[in-house]
Amino acid sequence: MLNFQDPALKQIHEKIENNERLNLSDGLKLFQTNDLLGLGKLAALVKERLHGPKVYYVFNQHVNYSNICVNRCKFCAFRRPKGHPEAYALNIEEILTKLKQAGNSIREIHVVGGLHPDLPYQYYLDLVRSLKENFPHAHIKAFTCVEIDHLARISGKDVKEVLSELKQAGLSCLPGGGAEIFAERIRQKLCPEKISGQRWLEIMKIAHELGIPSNATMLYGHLETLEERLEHLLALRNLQDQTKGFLCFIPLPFLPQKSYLKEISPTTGFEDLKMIAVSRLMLDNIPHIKAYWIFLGLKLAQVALHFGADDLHGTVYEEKISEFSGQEGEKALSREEIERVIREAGFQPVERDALYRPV
Ligand code: V47
Repeated sequence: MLNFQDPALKQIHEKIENNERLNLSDGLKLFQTNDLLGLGKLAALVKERLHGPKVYYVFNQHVNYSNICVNRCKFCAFRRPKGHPEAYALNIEEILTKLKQAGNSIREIHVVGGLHPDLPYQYYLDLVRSLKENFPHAHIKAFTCVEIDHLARISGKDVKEVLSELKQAGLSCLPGGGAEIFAERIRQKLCPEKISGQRWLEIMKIAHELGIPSNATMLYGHLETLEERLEHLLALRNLQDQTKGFLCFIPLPFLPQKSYLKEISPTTGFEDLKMIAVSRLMLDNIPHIKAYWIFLGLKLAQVALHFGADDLHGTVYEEKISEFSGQEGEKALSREEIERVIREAGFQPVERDALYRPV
């Protein structure tokens, strides 16, 4: 029998026990509660129902092929304009050399970058093809919907054709980035040049229909309201009802330190744990919730495993978005380290591939 300090949680517990869907008003009650441990218990219950004692991780590598971007999103500390002394764009040989340093047991290669003004469409196809040829055991998880839209523009092809050609070249799935927060009011302030939330969802729908699964993210802790967070989650839940193509949801706490929005205070641990738990409870049709340790910090990500998260992302060798954003802490973990973190939290580590199949 679970006890809750907050009567609102008791009511929501009943809904969960009866497999009833939570609505926006339930979501608000969850965000507004101060009974953090009660909220955690609810989310842990759902996590346990879906995954038992398992917590997943992947032996992966990130490739941030270029930080040159034509968009100027205010939250982004990674982007540099072309010609800037810190701007870079890697050629395929350089990328392969970096990846080979990490050994050949990589299971997932996560590829994202800025919207480069002049890299040709062929570069992206060749990149995916070379990665697949050189790392046949790895899944290539490449390009956010924002990049896919860019590729459609520079190639003059439609999104369906671009995604089909990338799939043909070896693409397995899409990462969840670029979603930010779907609310147009906030996008106008944060990232007015970026594709709309509607377009992001439309591209995901096309990918899922082509048999390309994906992740989904939400950037929180900036200018958005709690309602806007919940509307974002409900839009994802709605698309997932139609396509079943989302594998995992990743709430990303905004890291203001080196962005253009330094006046915003970083999220607190309390808020981050609530966000993980509310995601688990609202997204009843998305199988996995990721505690992204690179942004949360490894210690809080470990605690998040008791608040509904079942995935700790991966070992990661080099990741530039957090580095440029001023996030300090661990840069890479060995299998032994990531497994120790999971075991010490009382769970059973399961190494997975990009599609969440145990390896
Ligand atoms: O879309 C950029 C975010 C995202 C900042 O699919 C920032 O498995 C916080 O999507 N503070 C890219 N966030 C990262 C991403 C991702 C990460 C891990 C796993 C997966 C996956 C996807 O990073 C961007 C944006 O929302 N971001 N700048 C910042 N200063």
